[in-house]
Amino acid sequence: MLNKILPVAVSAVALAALTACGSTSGPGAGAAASGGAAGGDAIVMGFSQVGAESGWRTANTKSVQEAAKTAGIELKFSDAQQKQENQIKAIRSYIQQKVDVIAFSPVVETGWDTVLLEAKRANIPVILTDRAVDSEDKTLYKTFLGSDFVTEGKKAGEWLVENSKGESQVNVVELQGTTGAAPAIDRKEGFAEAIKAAPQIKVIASQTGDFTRSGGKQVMEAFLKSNPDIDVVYAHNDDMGLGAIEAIEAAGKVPGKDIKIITIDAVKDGMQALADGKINYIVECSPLLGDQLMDLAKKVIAGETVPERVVTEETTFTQEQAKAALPDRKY
Ligand code: GZL
Repeated sequence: MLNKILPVAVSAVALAALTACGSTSGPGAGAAASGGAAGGDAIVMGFSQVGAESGWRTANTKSVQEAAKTAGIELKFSDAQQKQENQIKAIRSYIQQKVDVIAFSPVVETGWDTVLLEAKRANIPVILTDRAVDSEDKTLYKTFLGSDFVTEGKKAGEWLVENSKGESQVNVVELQGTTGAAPAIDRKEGFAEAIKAAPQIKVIASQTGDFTRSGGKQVMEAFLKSNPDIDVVYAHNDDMGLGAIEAIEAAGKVPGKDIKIITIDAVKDGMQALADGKINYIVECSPLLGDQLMDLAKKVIAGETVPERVVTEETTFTQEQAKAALPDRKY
């Protein structure tokens, strides 16, 4: 079902009336009256994905694509290669194509108001998935489906506090996610908040590795050169933690023992490293948002009220728990 101009037979007055009233919840009066694409009923969703930077992102893309198929939703999908301008272009393209609903994971928090206002004026509802925007105007999107990244950072910090008892000094290096991205900002905040409970824990260096394995490795190599006494790596995602493991081993140290590692995501490669003792603790961040996203899209298009915020459920893993969980991991 595409948001089309009504058939020309409709009088100008009726068209003006429909356009004037618009629909603040559905895809717009035009689509309701004109049926689906070429008369079909399938909902058309335009989805702008951050990129393919990590195992989490790959699993998230798979979840969205499979869920669209299962839900009978026609998915127009674009990969922004971690560039905001590509996401804005994609969203504008979806508006021109008059899709029924737009969903996207904003690569960074800022700079979205203009394009989201264009979607709103085109009567196309927007769903935020995975990451948030900093827009003050909450009418620019219908709901935000994703994790609580501050809580994830807090869980990582709380584990370190619990496991640093009796230590006189604990030097932490932090591998941050993409600069300006909600998970990077919030995971840093949550971790810093939690470690206040143990003044002996100090973040001695913090730098972005852009959520990639290569980025984590490069930054960790630099950290190792400039900081002789690193006790812990706090990586905002598994991929950067796995890169750090490569750097630590190349420096002749034992990851998980000489230098403890805490990461966030719990993708298969991270869980394997945890089970192998190279990572010490992982906070889960589920990428399996597809089914919830399609359910929310159908509700929004049907004009139903949806919660402003839908927080995904997730847990944490120790090395022993990883060994037990690995056989059943879906991603
Ligand atoms: C979190 C997601 C983050 C993951 C990274 O919801 O946005 O982006 O933690 C991914 O692995 O690159």
